[in-house]
Amino acid sequence: MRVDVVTIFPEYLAPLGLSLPGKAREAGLLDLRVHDLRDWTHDRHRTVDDTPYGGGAGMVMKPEPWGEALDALTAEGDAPVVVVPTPSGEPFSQALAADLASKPRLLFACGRYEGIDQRVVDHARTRWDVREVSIGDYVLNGGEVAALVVTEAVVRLLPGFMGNPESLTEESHGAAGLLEYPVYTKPPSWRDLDVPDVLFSGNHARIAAWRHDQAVRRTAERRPDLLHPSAVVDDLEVRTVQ
Ligand code: 6GU
Repeated sequence: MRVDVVTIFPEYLAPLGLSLPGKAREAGLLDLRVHDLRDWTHDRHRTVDDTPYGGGAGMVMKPEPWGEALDALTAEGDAPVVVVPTPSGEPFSQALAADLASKPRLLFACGRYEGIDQRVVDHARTRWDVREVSIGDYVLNGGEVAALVVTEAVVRLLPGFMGNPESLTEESHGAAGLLEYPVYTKPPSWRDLDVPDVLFSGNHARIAAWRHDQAVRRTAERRPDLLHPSAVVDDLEVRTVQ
């Protein structure tokens, strides 16, 4: 997969050279290219923003450098999915990560200030698949951290990336749509806290049932919005009603 990131803070993307995405790059699964938006300005001050029409606080990113950047970067290679991180985008999810992981190329357009002139996105939509994406209900200063988040979530799904494909489907937000069950390792007792007995039973069906029960309880407690309406959870039992 090829990933282009356009930003006025290229150094913000340095973590993509580390750990997980770094390994994907070494393995040749990820061709990551970070670009400075100011390379597509032509004035002495390399201006990328201006005051908003209609008034209001802050600055808006000018359309011309964005238009030139997108034209230049898409002149070669596969047509990208253009990902625009913005707090007003669709919520990022594991399902969207899986969808993006199936594409040959992503291009992140990271805005700063109060956002990018809307015409950039409107024009991009006439040429490419454009996804405006939010990583949560809070406000960041710009799209760079969101681009890091989306890239890490996508890259770890690339075919041939992780050793054990089962670990991709068993974890939180995997196939079951539940949060992950609690996990334990040695020692069996630590600071007066014991590993649950069932995990020493050797009974794989009982262990699987216990883990599922824990996952449902945890989901009901922390993320009831994820739970199927037919799941019944109370102090005494966890069951799923057809
Ligand atoms: Cl994608 N961008 C910004 N600037 N803030 C955000 C966000 C994105 N997602 C949540 N907050």
